[in-house]
Amino acid sequence: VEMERHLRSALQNNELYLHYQPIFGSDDRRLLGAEVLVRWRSEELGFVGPDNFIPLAEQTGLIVEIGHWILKTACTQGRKWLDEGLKDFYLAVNISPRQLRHQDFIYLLKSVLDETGFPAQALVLELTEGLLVKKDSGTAQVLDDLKALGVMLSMDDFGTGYSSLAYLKMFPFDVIKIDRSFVRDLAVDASDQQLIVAAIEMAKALGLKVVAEGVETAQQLHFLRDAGCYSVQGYYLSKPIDPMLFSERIVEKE
Ligand code: G
Ligand code: G
Ligand code: G
Ligand code: NA
Ligand code: MN
Repeated sequence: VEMERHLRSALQNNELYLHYQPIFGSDDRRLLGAEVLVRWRSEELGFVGPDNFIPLAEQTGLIVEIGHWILKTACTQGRKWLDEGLKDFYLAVNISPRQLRHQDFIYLLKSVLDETGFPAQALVLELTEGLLVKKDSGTAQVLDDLKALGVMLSMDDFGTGYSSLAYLKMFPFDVIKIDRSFVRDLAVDASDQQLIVAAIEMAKALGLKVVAEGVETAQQLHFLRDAGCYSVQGYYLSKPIDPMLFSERIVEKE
């Protein structure tokens, strides 16, 4: 209740900000895109992680306003990087179920793209399975509308739910993001290795792109590369960083 009160004023007080974690080609480490991750430094509560406040924002409906701010801020930043000369660069933005289901979501997204000039084709929306469990035709319609708008859809945390495969068949995804729990124990767990290889093969058969997240070691990176996983993200390559650092360390190197 206390946190909810503070979260309500977080936007007006400029307490929210975004970090960007680069996503690289596993082969040549070329920059492909970045995942956008929201951060909150509360005047009253100090730093609060998104694991804590995103679920609260979901419950209270604040996610609609916060999510809109995240999209607008990220697309504004992304436009700047494109203008600085980044090519074939995408932003991946996490979208909460309640945000996606809000009746104005498509309209708000369209106006963000119009206002910022960030191309729809360079925007990936990361969705979790939680969203898809509700087998309403409404969700399918929204996903079709998003595809029509030109954005890409990524299934986040792939492999952690109980029917990822069925959802891939049912909904128009472009990308799967292999959950970091499968990457973590790659070196010691043969079944994780086999699962990852199978997921990559399946994605290829379905014409989907693959990103592996949570890559923390060179060994994991090399395994993924050799298994044909095209894109990788994780602390071994870069932590999520603020846009200034991202410009200095990542954009200027390209
Ligand atoms: O950044 P970190 O790894 O601490 O994020 C923890 C969780 O919070 C992850 O599940 C992530 O998907 C979620 N999260 C981070 N940033 C955002 C965001 O901008 N929007 C939504 N909806 N979730 C986010
Ligand atoms: O493999 P092919 O030459 O058809 O790929 C066409 C384009 O798509 C290339 O620019 C390549 O970089 C890109 N591409 C192919 N597979 C993937 C993938 O799994 N993920 C991403 N992000 N890009 C891919
Ligand atoms: O899939 P999801 O949106 O939940 O994942 C994003 C989260 O993963 C963010 O909280 C981000 O900080 C975290 N993350 C990014 N790279 C790594 C990594 O290499 N290892 C671990 N443990 N977490 C990571
Ligand atoms: Na994500
Ligand atoms: Mn994930």
